[in-house]
Amino acid sequence: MRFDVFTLLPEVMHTYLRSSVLGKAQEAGLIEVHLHNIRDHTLDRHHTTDDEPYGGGGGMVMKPEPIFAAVESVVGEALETTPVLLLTPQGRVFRQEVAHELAGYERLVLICGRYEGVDERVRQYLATDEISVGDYVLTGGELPALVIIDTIARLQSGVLGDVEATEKDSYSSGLLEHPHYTRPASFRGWGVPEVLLSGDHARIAAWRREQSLRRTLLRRPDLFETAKLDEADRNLLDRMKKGNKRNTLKE
Ligand code: JCQ
Repeated sequence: MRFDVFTLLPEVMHTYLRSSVLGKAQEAGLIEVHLHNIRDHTLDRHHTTDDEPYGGGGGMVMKPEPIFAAVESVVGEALETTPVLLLTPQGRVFRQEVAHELAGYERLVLICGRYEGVDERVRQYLATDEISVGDYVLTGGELPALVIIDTIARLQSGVLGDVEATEKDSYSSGLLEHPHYTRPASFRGWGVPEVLLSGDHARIAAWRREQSLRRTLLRRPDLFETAKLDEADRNLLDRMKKGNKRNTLKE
């Protein structure tokens, strides 16, 4: 899968993209990330990328010409079949299911805005989709672009190791994760749940599932609307909710 990112700050994205899982995925040829500096596609002496808003009001707006020139010269006729994502708090909210949808494409274009925003014609005539990574305002679209690339890269086969890939599959249940522990078995007198030391894989799996359900019920009950639950899960949940009257939900 290929990502083309259009930004005024390619260097701030570079280090993260080279690191860890994303760096290895690129070395292995599983993903390609191409960073393009929008400023390289300005035609004036001062390499201007922003200007004052029509109608006044202060702040600066990114000019359309360099963005169109950059995207059109790099992507060419592939523009007809390639999603062009504008990262903005006004977009549809990025979730794991959106990641799965976007992972179905061979190539994605990401446009990172800065300043107060980008000229509306970029949204209207260049972007095919607008994506928000959450309800807060950032300085630019670079962090959202990294969030999206990271999430989608993890969905490509071969990017994660066997163990992580198996975990990824089991957590596509849409629940929060169970607690994790590693050595030592006693740290400052704080122990590890006995079941995890028992070697009884069936009991461990049941305990983890119950913990996932309990955490989701306490912290993110909204996730149950889309979580994949079976009969046993629903029975457990019902008992937790009833038991809650006697305070068994407190962690
Ligand atoms: C994305 N959640 C927050 C900020 C304007 C394109 O116009 C703008 C883009 C940004 C950067 O993106 C975000 C964001 N998802 O702040 C302002």
